[in-house]
Amino acid sequence: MITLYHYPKTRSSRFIFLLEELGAPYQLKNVTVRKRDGTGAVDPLNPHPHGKVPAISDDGEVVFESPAIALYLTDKFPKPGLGPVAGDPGRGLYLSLLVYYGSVLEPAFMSKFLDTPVPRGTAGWVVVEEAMAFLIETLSKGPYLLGDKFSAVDVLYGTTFAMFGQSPMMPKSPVIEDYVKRVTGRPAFARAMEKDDG
Ligand SMILES: N[C@@H](CCC(=O)N[C@@H](CS)C(=O)NCC(=O)O)C(=O)O
Repeated sequence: MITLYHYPKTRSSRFIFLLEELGAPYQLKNVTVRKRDGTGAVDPLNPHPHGKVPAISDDGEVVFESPAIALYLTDKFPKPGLGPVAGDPGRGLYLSLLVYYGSVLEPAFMSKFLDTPVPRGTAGWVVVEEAMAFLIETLSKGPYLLGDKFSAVDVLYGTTFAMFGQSPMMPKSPVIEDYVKRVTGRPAFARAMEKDDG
């Protein structure tokens, strides 16, 4: 049984979405987290090394970091076809986009948010405009990031774009707007939002 360590309306919310898509047996364990305003505290029950969410435990096997959790879950529950498994066509792009999420896209957004330059040749990521141009081009061939099939990378990227949709950090693009509608229009997303608050 999967336990999802969760705090409402955070990066763990989209793993309710993924678990619902997978039809996997899971339980939610709401934990406390440190917040931006200085309130909150690390929950000693949370196995994440920095007290962040999400983290999962699969009968004691702990996984943290969103892309790792997405990969673990789609490998563990391959039947719904939410991520190509080893040997499947598309596995390379799947792994690349999972890692790109954590090591390029999130740092790119954070650099923009902090108004920090991204030194070419030193930083391992690029400016958000360059990252988004690549993603928009990929999605233009879409309708999903891996092409025809919805996958766990769409859970990560689609929910992130939904969150940043109104922010000046996000370039306005009909391709992204349509994509967000496709991802957040899924029944599993609605079920997840209902369960988000516990
Ligand atoms: N790199 C992590 C980031 C997780 C993260 O920062 N989660 C936030 C909630 S959205 C959190 O737990 N913050 C509490 C803290 O920083 O202590 C991932 O993608 O899973």
